[in-house]
Amino acid sequence: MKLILTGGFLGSGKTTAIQQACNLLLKQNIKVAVVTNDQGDELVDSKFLQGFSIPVKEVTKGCFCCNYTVLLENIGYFIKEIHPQIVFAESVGSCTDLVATIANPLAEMHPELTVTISVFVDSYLLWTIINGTSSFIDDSVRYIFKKQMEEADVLILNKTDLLNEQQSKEVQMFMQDEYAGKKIVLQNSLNPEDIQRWLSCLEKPELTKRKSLELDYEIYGEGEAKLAWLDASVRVANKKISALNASALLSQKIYEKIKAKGYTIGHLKFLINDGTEQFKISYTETSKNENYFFNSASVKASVLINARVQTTPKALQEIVYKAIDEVALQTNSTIQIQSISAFQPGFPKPTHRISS
Ligand SMILES: Nc1nc2c(ncn2[C@@H]2O[C@H](COP(=O)(O)OP(=O)(O)O)[C@@H](O)[C@H]2O)c(=O)[nH]1
Ligand SMILES: [Mg+2]
Repeated sequence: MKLILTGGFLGSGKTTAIQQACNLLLKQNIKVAVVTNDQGDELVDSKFLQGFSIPVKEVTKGCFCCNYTVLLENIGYFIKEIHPQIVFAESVGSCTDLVATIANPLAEMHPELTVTISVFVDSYLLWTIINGTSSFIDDSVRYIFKKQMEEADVLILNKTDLLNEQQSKEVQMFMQDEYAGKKIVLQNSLNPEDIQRWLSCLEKPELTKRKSLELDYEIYGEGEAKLAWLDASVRVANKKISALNASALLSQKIYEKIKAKGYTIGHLKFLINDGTEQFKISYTETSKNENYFFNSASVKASVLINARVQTTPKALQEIVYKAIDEVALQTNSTIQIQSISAFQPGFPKPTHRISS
């Protein structure tokens, strides 16, 4: 069985690519499954993928590295119950050190699994970093971003559709300088042909021995702790503009408030479900503000919020509360919070660490 470890920073496009890849593979009668991962325990990614009838198991409340046993149990469950040919394991976007903490232990303890590491990079975000115009400024967060790229078997420069020709050249030149010899794939993950190319290049993994990272865990832990995590589940009822539109307005309001405070967005995701359909709304640091409109008459919707933002948990929670109050008032909606938690990830303590 092939295990495709899919890493890369928050919002780089991992879930999008996995969903598209599963879609293609299922059409070819290839059985697939996905393990999702997050520091929180109410995951937009899992519900999003399940919405496409993809089998999903979760590793919650910490990264794969710190929950190696749970990751393995989930893979074991799939092997027993689903017999997949390919399992994708999407690591949480603030996680790195996958070679030493996952790939090397698996190679030693489970040589029957063929493991590859794909790391996704938002090429537009990378371009803003190269040009010094990025608002993604914290050194320890950038350290994680850089270390993730360093340990890729295949480095996916994703979202190439957002770059013009000149920007694309600049990013490619930078990557070829920084990561000479590494396999680099340019990709638009919304394009099935690009997804097929990614899958094809994983078919024959190179047998060169992987080098694990030299990683300063103090800086890594500091970078992770710079980000606040907020997960909330809310119910929206509205008879006037439809619950879907009130929910979309809530997502927009939260995004605008975070931007107005100048906080850097890792990834801000919403999964809106009215009982018949579900929609994912996603904002990253390089997103543009958008107006969403749903031609719908649904009076009730549920909204799952996953916010990963560079600020304090308290500040993030206040923004969400304020946005809920404002949207409720403005749209004459009833918005009930079912659950909410805001926190900072704990210090990473891997179950295994095998250097190579
Ligand atoms: N334009 C463009 N957007 C993309 C691409 N890949 C992903 N996205 C968008 O980027 C956002 C974050 O994607 P997601 O897959 O959730 O990122 P993850 O956090 O790495 O799993 C979503 O709004 C996606 O639709 C791409 O290749 N091009
Ligand atoms: Mg994801």
